Amino acid sequence: MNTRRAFLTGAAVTMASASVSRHSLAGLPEPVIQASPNTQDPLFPKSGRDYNPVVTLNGWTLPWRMNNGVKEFHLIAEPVVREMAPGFKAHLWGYNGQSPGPTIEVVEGDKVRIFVTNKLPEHTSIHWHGQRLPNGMDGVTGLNQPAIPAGKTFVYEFTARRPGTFMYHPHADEMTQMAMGMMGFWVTHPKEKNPNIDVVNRDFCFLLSSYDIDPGSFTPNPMTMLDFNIWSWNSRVFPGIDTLNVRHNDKVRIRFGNLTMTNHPIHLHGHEFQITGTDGGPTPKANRWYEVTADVAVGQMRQIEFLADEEGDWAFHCHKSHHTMNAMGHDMANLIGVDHRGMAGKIKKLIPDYMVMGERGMADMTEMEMPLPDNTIPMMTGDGPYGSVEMGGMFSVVKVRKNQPHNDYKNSGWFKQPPGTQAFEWKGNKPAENRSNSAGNSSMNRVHPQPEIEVQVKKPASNTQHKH
Ligand SMILES: [Cu+2]
Repeated sequence: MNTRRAFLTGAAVTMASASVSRHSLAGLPEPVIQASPNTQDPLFPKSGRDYNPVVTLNGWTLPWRMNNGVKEFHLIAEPVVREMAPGFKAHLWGYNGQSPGPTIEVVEGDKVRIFVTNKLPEHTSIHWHGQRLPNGMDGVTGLNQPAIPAGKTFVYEFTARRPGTFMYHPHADEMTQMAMGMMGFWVTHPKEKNPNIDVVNRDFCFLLSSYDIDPGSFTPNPMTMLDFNIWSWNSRVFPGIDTLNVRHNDKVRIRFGNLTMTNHPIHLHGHEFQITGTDGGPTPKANRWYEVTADVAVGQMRQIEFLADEEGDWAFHCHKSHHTMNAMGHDMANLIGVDHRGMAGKIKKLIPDYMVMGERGMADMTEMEMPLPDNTIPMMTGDGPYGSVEMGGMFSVVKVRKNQPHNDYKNSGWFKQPPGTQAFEWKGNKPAENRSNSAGNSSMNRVHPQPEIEVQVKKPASNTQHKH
């Protein structure tokens, strides 16, 4: 207890951030609040051991103050308004003005003190996922500590014992509090050269979260267990997720953690990566191999690394297609291939707002002038240089550019493909189609042959010289 008081009132205090005001030095650190959902520049350390900071997609790193050799952070658990995409705001719970909360960056061996002030309408706690720490600091309400009542501040203290990729989240009324967006990233940088941790030029991080917010409403339904309609990275959805802007031949690390209720195969185009670490720590180099998709299960974290040696705008997304399209597909009949000609007109006489959806696939939705309720998530939008990207959820773009300056994270616009390197329309003659007349071979032939089933394939009306 004496040491703790000495930390709080110590005279030899160095400032880590201009936003920590002088009068607060002897007491609780003044909380730093972030109002913007935009990706903030990396926060280079002004005190403590040096390291190469991360960039949090549509997020930021929490400034700290040094107090007698201890890094002090102040988290405020509170209701927030998060712009999840342009035109769509959600009433979430988070930390310091945003959901997710700010990223906490420390160095292996750092003594860390985190003040947690609860401004929620109910009790909370924070669990420091993946950390080695004293049992009483692990944050499980009822098991390791009493809950932090509304209006109170608790203090967590531990040493960041191992380097790696971690996260924090409540361990109190978890179903509600995580469904409402309470989570944050934690990175512990290595204190010295580690044979399993390479130096990289760019280091990005984000958390995967899902929400159930009815169109036209603002607040997630915390009772939902599986049927989520919003799939987000750092509580943002495409086209609201910022791009990952890198310089050609940069070595890039991307860290992500999954706090949704299902797994996500995260897929990068145009490059191969290795999984270099998990929340369990750096992966030994002999146990790495190349992948283009990394599945991250519920409650897991992955860090991937690749050499960005192909210029271009490369898609980076969850490979579950429903997770890149958000509210699509809910309670809708599958109408692909159904011929509606004339039907809409007849129904419109009865139901003036009736519209036909989906008979040629879902892409028509991008052109549909559908009156949406106010505050509805964008659906299959995001205009690229060649039309709609037709996405809506866990989708972003890794932009690799020769002229991207070192340590500069700005978006340089669309990639201009060199002439002759883009897919193009065939305009010559087409050969006649030869249809297979074989039913194929079977390892277990039928004893009594049955007539073949005729399947009619309805093809869209074509305006080409295509002959059947
Ligand atoms: Cu997914």
